[in-house]
Parts: sequence; structure tokens; C-alpha cells
Amino acid sequence: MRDAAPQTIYLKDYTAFGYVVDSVHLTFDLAPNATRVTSRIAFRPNPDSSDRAFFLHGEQLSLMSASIDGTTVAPDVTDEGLTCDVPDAPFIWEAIVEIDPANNTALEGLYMSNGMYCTQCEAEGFRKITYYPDRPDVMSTFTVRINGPEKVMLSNGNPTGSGDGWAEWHDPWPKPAYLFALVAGDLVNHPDRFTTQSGKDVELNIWVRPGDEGKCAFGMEALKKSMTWDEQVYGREYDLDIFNIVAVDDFNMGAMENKGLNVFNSSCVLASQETSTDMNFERIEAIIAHEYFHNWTGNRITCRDWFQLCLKEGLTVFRDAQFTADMRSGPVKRIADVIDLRGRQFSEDNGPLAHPVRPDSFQEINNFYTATVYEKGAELIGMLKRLVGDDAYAAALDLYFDRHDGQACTIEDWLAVFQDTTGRDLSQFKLWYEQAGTPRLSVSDAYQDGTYTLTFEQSTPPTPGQPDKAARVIPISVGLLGPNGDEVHATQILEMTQSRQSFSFEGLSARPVPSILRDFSAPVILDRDTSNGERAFLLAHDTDPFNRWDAGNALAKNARLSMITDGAAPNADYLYALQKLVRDDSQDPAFRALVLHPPSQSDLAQSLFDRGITPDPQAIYDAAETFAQTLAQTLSDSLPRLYADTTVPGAYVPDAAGSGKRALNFRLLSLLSRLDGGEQAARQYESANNMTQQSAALTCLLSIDKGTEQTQAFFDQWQGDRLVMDKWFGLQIACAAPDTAATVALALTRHALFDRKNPNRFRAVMGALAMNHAGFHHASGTAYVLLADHLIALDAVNPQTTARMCSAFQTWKRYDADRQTLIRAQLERIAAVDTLSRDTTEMVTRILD
Ligand code: 0A1
Ligand code: ZN
Repeated sequence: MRDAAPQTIYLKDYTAFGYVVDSVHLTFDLAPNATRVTSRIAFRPNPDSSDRAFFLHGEQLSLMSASIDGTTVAPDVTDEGLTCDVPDAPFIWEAIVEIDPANNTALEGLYMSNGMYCTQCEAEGFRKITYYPDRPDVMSTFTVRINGPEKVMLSNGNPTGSGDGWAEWHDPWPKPAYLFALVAGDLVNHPDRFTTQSGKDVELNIWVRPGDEGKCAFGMEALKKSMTWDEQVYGREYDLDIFNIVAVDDFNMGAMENKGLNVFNSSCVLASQETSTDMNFERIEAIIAHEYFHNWTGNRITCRDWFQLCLKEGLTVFRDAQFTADMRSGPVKRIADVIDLRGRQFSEDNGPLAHPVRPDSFQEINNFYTATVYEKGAELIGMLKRLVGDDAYAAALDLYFDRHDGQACTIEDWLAVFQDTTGRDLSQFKLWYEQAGTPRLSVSDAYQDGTYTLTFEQSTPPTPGQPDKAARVIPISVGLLGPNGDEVHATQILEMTQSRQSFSFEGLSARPVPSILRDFSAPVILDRDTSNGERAFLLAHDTDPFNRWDAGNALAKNARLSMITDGAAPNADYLYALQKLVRDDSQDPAFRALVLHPPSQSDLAQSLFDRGITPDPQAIYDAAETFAQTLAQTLSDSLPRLYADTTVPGAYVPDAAGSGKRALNFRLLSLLSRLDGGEQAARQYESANNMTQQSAALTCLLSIDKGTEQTQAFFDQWQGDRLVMDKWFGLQIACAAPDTAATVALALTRHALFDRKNPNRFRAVMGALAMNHAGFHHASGTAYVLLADHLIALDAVNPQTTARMCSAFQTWKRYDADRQTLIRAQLERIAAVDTLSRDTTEMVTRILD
């Protein structure tokens, strides 16, 4: 039966809980099918609330007994929790419940993964462990005893004792239940130590399954770097005696910042040169940092309610991006982040799933762990920093930590620290948190008598529930270049506050070329009618690396769009500019790789749609192929030499310099493969001593419809490694031609190693299919049917991962009537499933609306 009619929860309805929790004592008697959880919770009436209704959340629990101050009580129990009469004075609540972790396939609450017990409580998983006010504004200290035969038994905080068959933990820092964690199993550790800036000695461990201990060293270094960085840059020190990280194979997301006990999807922590690519290494470093940084931005200061999710996530993403920029290359990180933002967040913000960075309603909070909350949320922090300046940003953050340590806060609290630090009125800035949709910023310019004037107009299209939008404050970073390419006006932040606004620059001896939105100073779509010549000029001369790349990106897009809409040949000037850049050894290889990286076919589809043209996925694919083939031919004389020159000699090191070179080398190999039929790629496959080069070679071969032998060899070599096998599944689908992608995916779903219950494997297959733009949108509609079949099957097992994957259909209204009919039919087929989860029901309904 379908869940009861889904309830919508509104931000405006927030009220505090009627009781304060002074302490929580939990005892776990572990057993796969009948774990017993005994809770002893000290409640007292909340002096700041007059609400005396006593409701505890609880789902899928068998209540064995309950008592108040030692007297047995009989609460009213429903599917969602219980109510009970309680004294109007402090009291002790005790309950015993039984749960079934071995059959918990949703991976929320306490579940099992490969024989190991593991929890995931954010956002609302704790209620599947015991009855509790499972809301982030209820914070308490936790003491946990674990009884069981497991070799290793971990929880939050510091260890306070252990013996044969038991372990005890105490977390002195009050926390909401979503940060609770327990892990127990046959685990081995990679240990280390860290001394904090005040001289406190901290034990560090990464816990993994036996056999994976050789893949922990990189993660451990990343952890220590993160700890040092947070001390140096934000003055934040670690606050427990021990910090544990655990790798788990079955996990819905990337990782989780539970206090003192971070739980990681094994794909986001385990690394070795043989099994991980450069991109994996960089991502692992960033996620370790992200979870560690949450210790202050999320744990010490948490969210009052789930509408405030961006308070911790936007800020922590911003902090981890700063960290990566400091550890690696700032410009490369910025460009990569903007590619990701435009690819994932802009499509969300411009479709049926658009929502504000701080949503004002939801049915299922798990559906709001989105690119908008995370990545756009981080962009808002970046804009704030630009507007107030670096020093004021640092002062505001100090005030935030001082004022709100130990509290559950709101976006209003966050903005207030900036207002109090700077005296600025941030009420207009707050619109960024409240209004969904990506603003369009159109620009016109004029030059007269040495004065250059830029005029901007902003407008934001309607989004679900928000037809009209007010003008926002937009920091527009601008520099001006003279006709010879010299910078004649250094970077300046223009503060746009009105719908239409002009800014003038005086004393110029000639009409300048503007470089607008440097470093992508605001998450907007810049609409400027300009020539390819001017873009080529910026690609050659702009001092701002982001805008230099963006000029190249616009050229790349335009070249392909003209091929699609006008049947034009690949633009010769652009091909020439690319050739020059590729050969220019004075340029950073990572930058050259990024410029050579083609714009995504989905982005091209959106650009066509924005111009009023219905995108044809096959035509977009054909244009991409023709362009790459022409570029390869144009470079043919020098490709073998360029490839050889960019091959990184010596031992593999996963640092920025090495990975930048390998990225360029990969781009060159993919071009070369189009000319030599994959000979060089086959050689590289044979000789590769690291996964970056091995998988790059296989990708190049599969992309030219070769590589059967290597695909088998890869399988033979790696079939015992789950994470590498995810790559094997994904690559074959990602590289398949449009007319075979669904067939390849279907065959792989029938492979013995396809395991729907493992989110990584499910995503490797279905995610790769959804990302293969022309394959997913093949006119036959077979990919739509295949994805829908698997979403329906998965929903009964794991609603959270199913619901997230529904977003593959969110861009459906871009396409032609036939495709829309095909997609609608699949969405309606999913919606019609009688037992569909609340998660998936909400997503499908929003997408269909
Ligand atoms: N807070 C984690 C991500 C996370 C969110 C939700 C989860 O389950 C619904 C699990 C993890 C982070 O930002 O890293
Ligand atoms: Zn986070």
C-alpha cells in the first residue's frame, strides 16, 4: 500500500520542541535480525516552549517496553511515532525496542553491509533506531554501550571502556540525533596521530574491511591536511581525543559527518594508484575535508530545522572548495566547480525541481540534498565574501563561531553575524536564499569620449510556486582589456542592486574589451551579444583564468551550435586557437586539458532550448563527433609528439601537477585514437601502472567502438575489486554509441555482478546511462523504459537512491513531443506503482507537474 497521503511540511510552521533532552544513554545488544536498543533519556519541560504534547518519532520499531521514572507506561503508537502522558517536571524515559538491521535495505537507521553493522541517521534515520525527538534542534550528550561479538565496536565521542563483548563511548558535545553513529564489525585500522595547535594529542583511525588496509594512506594524509588547514585558515581545532573514519560499501551518499565517527562510502575514502584515478584522489581529498570541516560547520553549530540545511552544507562546500584551491590549483578548481554547477545546478534551477537554496516546504527532506542546497549554497557564501571583503568575512566567521557554538541556527542567524560585523543591510541579499531560479544577466555597452559604460539588466524566470522575482544584489567582477591585450582596468566588483543598472569607467584611450563575471563572481547566466573574435581575444589575453577558459568554452559551444543549427563546418578560427593553445607549453597542462574538454552534450541541449530550438540529441552527438574528428585531423602532424611530451614519466604521484598533465595526455590520446584506430591507446593500456592511465586508455578504445579484448582483460584483472568493477560497468555504458547504450546497459543489468542493492553499482549502471545524453534520449525510448523498470524495482528496496535517480528525467520538457510522450509515459508508470515510496512519489510528482 502507498504511504498515507504525503504531508507537506512548511518552514513557517516551525515551533520548538516542548522538552529539553539533558542526556541520552543507549545500550545496543547487537543481533542481525533482532538488535535490542535500550534507551534512557532525561527530559524536562522546555522553558522556551509552552507546547506540552510529548511526541517521539519512531518508525519500523517493535516497542517491547516503555517506562517513565521507572513506572511502565502504554504510549499511543502509530507508524510515525508515539505520544504519551508525561509529568510537568523533569523525568526519565526508558524504552526497549527491537530492530532488524539485516533486512534494512533502505540503508537508513541501523543496517548491515557485508556483515558489518553501520548507521546512517541524517536526515531522519535515528527514528528507525529508537523513539526520540528526531529533529536537529534537540541536542544532547550521548553515552553508548554496545554489546556484541564484533571485533570492533565504535560510536561517537571518546571511548570510555571496553572488554570482551562490549564497548562504551561517551560524546561530551551536545548533538542532534542525526549525528549519532554506531559501527561494529570485523574491521582493521590504519592508525595515525595528530597534535592540534594547542598541543592536544588526537588518535586518528581509518577503519576498513580486511584487505583494504593498503588503500588508507592517502585518506589519512588528507585528514591531517584538513585538520591543519582548518586551524590555520578558520582557527578551528578538533575537540575530541579520537577521530574515526569508517569505509562502508553500501551507502546512499558520499559520506557522513557523524561526530567523531565519520562514515564514508568506500568509494570516497579508499585509494591506491592501481585502483583509483586522479579524479578519485582529488574527490577523496575533498570529501575527507568536507566531512572533517563539518565538525564545526554542522556539528558544533548545527541547523535549527531541515529547511536550514544550506547553513551547514553551503558553508562546508565553500570551505572544502577553499581547501582544494589551496592544496591544488585555485583556477582549475574554480573552473571545475563552475562546469559542475552549470551542469547539475543550472538544470535543476531551470526545470520542474527548482527550489530555493533554503526551501520553504518539502514532503521528504532526503529529496533536498541537492545541487541547489549544496553547490548554489556555496556560491552564496562566495558572493557574501566578495561583497564584504576577505577581512570582514574572517571577522564574521569568528563571530559566528563565538556567538553560536553549541546552538541550532538559522539563515537569519548567519546573515546577522555579517550584518553585525559590517553594518551592511543584507535583506536584499537574503533573496538569494529565498528565490529559486538562475538570474539572467544581460549586458550592453557603449564607449564615448574615453568613457566606457556597461549596462546590466537582471531577470529571473518563474519557477514552481514563484512566478515573480525581485531584483537581487549581484556582485559582478569586471576587468577591462585594451586593444593590445593589456589590462587597462584591474578587477573591480560592481554591486548591482537594481533590475537595470549602468556602471561607467572613465579615462580610457580606446574602447576596451570587457571581461565580465571574472572568477564566476555570481551564479547567473550571462547573456552578452558578442563576437567570436572578442571571445578568441579573451581566450588569448584575459588575466582572469576563469574568464579565459569561459571564453574558450563559449567558442566551443558556438562552434558546435552553428554546426547543428546551420550545418556549418567546425569553426576554423576556433580550431586554430585550440591548436595554438595545445602546443603552448607555457600554459598549465590542466588548463589546456580543460579548454580541450568538449562542452557536455546536455549543456548544448540546454543552450539550444534557451534559444528556442528543440534539441535533437542525435544531431548534438553527431556534431560533437565531427568536431572531435576534425580537431584530430587538424592536429594530426603533432599529435603523436604532443602525446609523448605530455606523458608523465616516473613514479605515479596523485598531485595537481601530475594529474593536470595526465588529463591533457588523456585528451590528446582520445584525439589520437580517432586517427590511429586505437593503437596508441592499446599500448597505453598494456603499459599503464595506474588506474588513471588504464581507464583513460580503455575509455579511448571504447569510444571508437574498439576495446573488446581490453574490456575482458580489465574484468579478469579487477573482478574482485568492487570499486574498480563499478568503473568497468560505468565506462562501457558511458562510451557506448547512441543506438547501443541501452542495449549495453540492459546486458550489464543481467551480469552476475550487477547488484541493485548496492547504490554504487546501481549508480554505475543507471547513472552512466542517464549521463550518456544521446544514448539516454535515443528516439526508440528504450533507455527511458530500462531506467523506469529499474527505478520501480529499486524503490521497494531503497527509496532514497531511487528518488535521487529520478532526476535523470528532470530535463524532459526540453525535448520534442515524441520524446516527451515517451518520458511522460515512464514517469506515469512509476507514479502508478501502488506501493511507491514517499521519496519517489514526491520526485515524480514534481517532475511531472
Ligand atoms: N551530510 C552529508 C551527506 C549526507 C546527507 C544525507 C544522507 O542521508 C540522507 C547521508 C549523507 C554530507 O554533506 O557530507
Ligand atoms: Zn556536507
